[in-house]
Amino acid sequence: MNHQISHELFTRALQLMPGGVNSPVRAFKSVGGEPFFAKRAEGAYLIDVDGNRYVDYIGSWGPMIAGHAHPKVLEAVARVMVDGLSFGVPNALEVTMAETITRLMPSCEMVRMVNSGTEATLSAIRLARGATGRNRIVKFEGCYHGHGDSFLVKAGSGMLTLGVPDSPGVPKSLADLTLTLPFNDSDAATEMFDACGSEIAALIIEPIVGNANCILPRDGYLQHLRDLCTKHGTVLIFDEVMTGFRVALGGAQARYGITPDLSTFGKIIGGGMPVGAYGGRADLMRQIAPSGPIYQAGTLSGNPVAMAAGLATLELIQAPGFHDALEATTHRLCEGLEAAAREAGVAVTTNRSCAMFGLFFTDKKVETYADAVSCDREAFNRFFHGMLRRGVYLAPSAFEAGFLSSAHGETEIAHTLEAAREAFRDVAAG
Ligand code: HOZ
Repeated sequence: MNHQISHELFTRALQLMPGGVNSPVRAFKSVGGEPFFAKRAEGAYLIDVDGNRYVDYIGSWGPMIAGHAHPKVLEAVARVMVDGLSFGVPNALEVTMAETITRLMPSCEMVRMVNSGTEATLSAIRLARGATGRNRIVKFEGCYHGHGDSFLVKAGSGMLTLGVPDSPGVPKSLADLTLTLPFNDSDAATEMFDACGSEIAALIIEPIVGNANCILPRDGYLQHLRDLCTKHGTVLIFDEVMTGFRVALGGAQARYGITPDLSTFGKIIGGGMPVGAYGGRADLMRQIAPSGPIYQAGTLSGNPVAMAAGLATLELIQAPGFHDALEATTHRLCEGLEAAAREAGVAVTTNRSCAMFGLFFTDKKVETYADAVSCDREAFNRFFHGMLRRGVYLAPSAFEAGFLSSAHGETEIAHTLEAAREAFRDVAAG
């Protein structure tokens, strides 16, 4: 593959932007090498500025569940944008969006649109603190809830990838209010709540961890957390920025039958535009300004073009059988990857939930953060580059979940598995 134009762009970018990128997870810092620059994308493919094509398993880090540049989404955007890009007064699409989210996520009786998942989570935490009058929050090791100060403690995603789970710049007095727990350890959660449950405003969790690769909750674990929060008057927040509308139409909360007090969303609900949302119990949401005293605002929140892209995407994923088909494709992919690894004599295991999956270089089941970080990262890095050379783009980190879209069909899976057979042989060869 020729990467001449990408290389030239990256060389210029490095002088102008920290690390040459506008978000750390895009750099190839932990896998080595240089990122490629996208020219365009269609369906399951990314096409770079040098003309190389890749089957894409990131989907812009999650929004493109219906595939890149879906004609229905592009049409909706084109239709709306001729009327103006932003109004700064209410528009009808915001109402339709709120109706859609509250219908698909019944735990959300009311919703507030924001511009990113980060905004959604930090707003939800402020609401929980304001509503309970408590300051402490609980998060989980390896979970990532965006880059709000309170969350940059033992965080996943780019922070885990770069080996800096806590960030300079976060005041210690604030970080001290963030307590952390190991994911999937019910006893540790019970102990913490027994010790100081009455001081905990919120427990925020990715119900399926997607920022320390992909880790599923053990049976009964989420219910246990729900019960603890109810008992101690703590607001349970499901961060469904990744899982929402993806692991089921109703998200992880539908899949596991749990009703959180608040939920946060992003990615899919923007269809590729910058969008986030938080929602939940009406008695909590009514405490947000202007109906209540807890302040949160945004110049571009509910932006009509973003709402149009999100609504078109949400329309597509409500087609009968949409998630079942995605789940079947993910199953074929993961089973195929495991078989290809076995053939090459490489120890690999996968986790998956509908259109979300994780690939781990280990022969053990991965159920905890400790399991995920003990996998063979060097093997992943070799595999990543082996796949990239063969036209398959995985997240450039051993600690990010992969995403499929409805545009990933037989051809793409066959190509991926063929590439994987060869890339696993590279890994085995060392
Ligand atoms: N939250 C995503 C990574 N797990 C992508 C956002 C970003 O950090 O760029």
